Amino acid sequence: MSIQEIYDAVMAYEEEDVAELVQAQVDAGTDIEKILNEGLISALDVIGEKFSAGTLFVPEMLMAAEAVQAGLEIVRPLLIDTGAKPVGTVILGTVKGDLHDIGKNLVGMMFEGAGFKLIDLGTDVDPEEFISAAQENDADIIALSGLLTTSMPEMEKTVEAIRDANKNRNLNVKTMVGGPPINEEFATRIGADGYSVDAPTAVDDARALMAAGI
Ligand code: B12
Repeated sequence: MSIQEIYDAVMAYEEEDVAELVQAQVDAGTDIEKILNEGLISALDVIGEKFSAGTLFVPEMLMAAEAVQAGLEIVRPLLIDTGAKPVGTVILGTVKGDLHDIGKNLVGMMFEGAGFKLIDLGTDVDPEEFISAAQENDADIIALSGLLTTSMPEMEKTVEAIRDANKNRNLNVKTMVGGPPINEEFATRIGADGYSVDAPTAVDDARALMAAGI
């Protein structure tokens, strides 16, 4: 039994096998980050490369994603069940026009695991939905995910709308952005308060934003 088997099962789109193999690794006490990075996420990276190379297509990408999600469901309780006391409220979503949610879901699980109250708005989220949810829940942070290059202007529009709501609509919330096409420079340029490269870093950065005061 090895992590490689999880990777191979994702590449073979074997959803049930992935769930069983992840469970077996969890039962054996394997480090969760190792299961995620070496078993599940690295497989998706290769799937993405094959998609770019034109050797597989959207249906395969979707089957691989479903296999990974089956694995994530197994680790979810372990990531979110820390008993930590609420440290803040985060509104999370993938920006308008973008349907990718695996990275966002992972970020969400780690926020929950770190004791944040999480309101996950899902994918294809309109700027106004983020703002209303932040107002309704007295949120501290709005975290935006995007995987497509076309999501970058959407993210900019959303951050701008939130900034405007902070100024004119009695909102007081910070913004964090992430996803493969996003980097620190882009985040700074669009005026986001934070950028993080992955889910564990996102949690540390969110804590730092909270400590810096809202
Ligand atoms: C799975 C997948 C899909 C699945 C998504 C299923 C799902 N439920 O999410 C499906 C099949 C639906 C899909 C569709 C499409 N996809 Co797609 N997809 C992927 C793939 C293979 C994996 C993405 C993934 O889940 N990665 C794993 C997660 C864990 O990583 P992650 O999202 O990067 O998240 C980490 C960090 O980025 C960060 N993070 C993420 N969000 C946030 C948010 C915050 C606030 C912070 C702080 C951090 C953070 O933390 C995460 C964990 O550590 C990628 C290739 C790749 N390697 O990325 C292509 C990819 C993203 N897709 C691509 C494309 C082109 C498409 C389509 C346009 C294809 C088509 N012709 O229809 C459609 C678009 C649909 C739409 N409107 O969104 C391209 C994007 C190219 C580009 N630069 O724009 C990629 C890069 C493939 C490629 N190499 O060409 N896709």
